[in-house]
Amino acid sequence: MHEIVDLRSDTLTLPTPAMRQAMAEAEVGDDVWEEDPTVKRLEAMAAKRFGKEAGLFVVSGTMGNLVGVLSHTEPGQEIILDADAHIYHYEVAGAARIGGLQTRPLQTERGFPSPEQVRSAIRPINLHVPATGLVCLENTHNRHGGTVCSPEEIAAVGQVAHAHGVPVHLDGARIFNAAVVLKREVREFAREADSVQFCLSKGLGAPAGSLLVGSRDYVARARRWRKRLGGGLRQVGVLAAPGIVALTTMVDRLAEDHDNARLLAEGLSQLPGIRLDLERVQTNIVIFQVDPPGGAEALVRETTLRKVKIHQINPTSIRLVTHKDVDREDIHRALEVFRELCRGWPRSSK
Ligand code: TLP
Repeated sequence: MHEIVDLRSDTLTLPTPAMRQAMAEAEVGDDVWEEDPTVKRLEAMAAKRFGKEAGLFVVSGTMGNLVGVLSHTEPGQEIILDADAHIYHYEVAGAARIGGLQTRPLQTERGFPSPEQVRSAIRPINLHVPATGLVCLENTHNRHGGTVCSPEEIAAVGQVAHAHGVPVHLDGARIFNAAVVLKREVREFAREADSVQFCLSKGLGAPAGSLLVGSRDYVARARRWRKRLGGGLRQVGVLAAPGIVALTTMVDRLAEDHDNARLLAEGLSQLPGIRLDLERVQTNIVIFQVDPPGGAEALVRETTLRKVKIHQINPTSIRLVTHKDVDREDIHRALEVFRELCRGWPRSSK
């Protein structure tokens, strides 16, 4: 039980005592000179786990995606992604502003374009059109509510892209949530992806950092991009060390977050004024619609006053994310608060 139930994001997780100890004791060196042993250890560990040749530590998921995309593409190309992708919505148009890339958003049901959608979005070789430079996938899918796609679905899209000579980047900020729920290894999801970005500082609880993994040549290009963007850090083993703790000890417990999200979603789905599709609640994210006009703002305001923090993602939708710093009791408390606030609202037609 915590003083405040913070359901705004799994980015709010605090480092564990073991992480803090690892930070204090980390062996470090200058990572721009590739002399930080702890960073090298984390990069090698990540590459191995994802079945790739090399890894690169970056400060954030946003930098991982940006460096990831830039290292595959040339200005003037087009990248294909889901219309609700994080790269499209929440990365300040980095691909356009810095990469000179045009985005080609595809409308999808669960956040994952089908092989047919990708096939028809890939540009023909023609004087008038931009060349398709990259296909980006996201798993789990944030704005679709933590939905999961299987390694086979990724492979099917990957094969279409590769048949046209187009590489694939996977935004796997929460790929370990997908792996835990489907009981698969992350390397299976990575097999047909040329690069994967994953975050240490979401459900895994590390204070900062992401890894970008791919082939040796690709990671060498990414290292240059990271330096160009000012992301070459020096004695950054102090951040890699808690990342190693995250990767080695924090993955399996994600199942608990998924169970808590389900409990929360089931409770919410009973409430008047709330519309929630339980089938979409597959991992640690719960998105629901609030039907009474102004209801979403009111919920944010009133839950905060009752020490439950939630996040509004558009005028009528709320997102809740479970994580290691929210326990079962906290979920029950949050549900109590929602019950109190929705009392008297008209029932939504589900
Ligand atoms: N997502 C954050 C916000 O930016 C919305 C959150 O609270 O969920 N890919 C995906 C799928 C993400 O959800 C995020 C973070 C990122 C990339 C970027 O990671 P950071 O925040 O480390 O730059």
